[in-house]
Amino acid sequence: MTGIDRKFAHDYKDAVFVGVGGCGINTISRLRKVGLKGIRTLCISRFEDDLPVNGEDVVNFALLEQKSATIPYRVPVSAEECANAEKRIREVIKGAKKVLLFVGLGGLTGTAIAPIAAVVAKAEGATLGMVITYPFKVEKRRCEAAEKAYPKLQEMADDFILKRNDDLARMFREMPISDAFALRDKEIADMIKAGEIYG
Ligand SMILES: Nc1nc2c(ncn2[C@@H]2O[C@H](COP(=O)(O)OP(=O)(O)OP(=O)(O)O)[C@@H](O)[C@H]2O)c(=O)[nH]1
Ligand SMILES: [Mg+2]
Repeated sequence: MTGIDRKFAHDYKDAVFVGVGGCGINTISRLRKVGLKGIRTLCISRFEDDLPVNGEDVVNFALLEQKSATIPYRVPVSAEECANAEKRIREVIKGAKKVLLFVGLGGLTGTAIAPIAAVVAKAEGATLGMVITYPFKVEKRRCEAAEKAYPKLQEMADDFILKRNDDLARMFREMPISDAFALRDKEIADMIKAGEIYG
């Protein structure tokens, strides 16, 4: 195991990180860059070409077989995709004592799959933490979808943090948005390492 201090490795021995949708997976990818590796990880995306995280500790699952360019934008996640995701999530988190779920709300993929992951985690008896990202206010439709999805999701969490992308606005006036995202995810990594997000 590399890149993790001992206390962290001990605390997260029986944990699984689950990243759903673009934001969830990006966050996991950035956590790994700052050393949060070696924890069983599941990344779920719509398409295989949106799964950038690789490692022995990572299971990648694409809901569809097509490439991302081959289906029109905003086709809802189907019941079959949800059922397949549920099965895969159950397989990967089996026996986990803790599940930490990462999702950016408002898009199609993460918003559909996060509640499924939450239900499975609770059914498996795991403690469930969530890192939830709210879209920018300018993403109006996504904000509406996020507001609708948030209460039910948060209700299932034993612990959660909510990060609003609008709070990054001050930062990215001074830097590229990718740097602001990375700084935010470094904060999340530090919170996880310090045991400030459940466990
Ligand atoms: N902080 C942060 N926010 C992100 C990142 N990527 C996306 N977001 C935010 O998360 C929201 C949801 O986007 P995605 O995670 O791409 O949505 P998705 O679940 O992949 O759903 P679809 O793209 O519709 O399939 C966006 O509206 C952005 O506001 C990221 O890397 N960091
Ligand atoms: Mg996306």
